Amino acid sequence: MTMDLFEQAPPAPWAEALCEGAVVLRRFAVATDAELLDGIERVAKQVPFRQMQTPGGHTMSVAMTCCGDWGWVTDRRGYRYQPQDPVSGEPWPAMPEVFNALAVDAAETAGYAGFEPDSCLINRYSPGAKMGLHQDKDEDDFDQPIVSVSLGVPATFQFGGLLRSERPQRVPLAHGDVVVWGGPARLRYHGVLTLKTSDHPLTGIYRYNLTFRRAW
Ligand code: MD3
Ligand code: FE
Repeated sequence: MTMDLFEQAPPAPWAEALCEGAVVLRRFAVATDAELLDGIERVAKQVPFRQMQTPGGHTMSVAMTCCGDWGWVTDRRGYRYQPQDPVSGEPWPAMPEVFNALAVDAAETAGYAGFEPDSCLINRYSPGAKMGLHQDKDEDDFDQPIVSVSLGVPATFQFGGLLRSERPQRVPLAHGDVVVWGGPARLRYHGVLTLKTSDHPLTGIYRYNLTFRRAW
């Protein structure tokens, strides 16, 4: 087989352990990136990206939309999962099959067979957007893992311990990287540092993150 120097085949995905219970599947989503971005576009046509309000009255710098049976929302009343878009009152768009298949495949690869996500939160970061250190604890069952898919502009992810006071480690996340968090890593504090201005051939100025969860 001949391979032109300028037409490199993409590297096969590889796994890197982050800590007990968490693994990065590098480039795992590259093979389906166009279909995933098409799914994001279709969801956002039905429920546009919005910068929601925190319970404390701040506007989040990250814009969000959701698909699946349950969507994550925040407003002055608090953080929660609900079955309808609070703006339209309509159910959330169905989860595209390519989303579900990727999340199930990644979870199984990381050792969590039988993951059935019922919620996908889609985060969109523009330059300057960030997500402060927090825990994901609005879900019903912390034995279920979370699968996170990064697309577009690279970012630096932070993950700490079970206490906010623990100094977080920094992990670069590139286009197509998938992280699976479960077991003892499930309730670790985590966040995303301020996105730098950059340009990605498929997403322009944006970074997207898909977060798959079993909400109920
Ligand atoms: C570590 N999103 O939406 S996903 C979130 O890149 C969120 O948009 C980030 O944190 C983003 O809640 C990071 C990675 C992630 C998700 C859940 C975790 C890391 C986690 C749960 C426990 C520990
Ligand atoms: Fe989170």
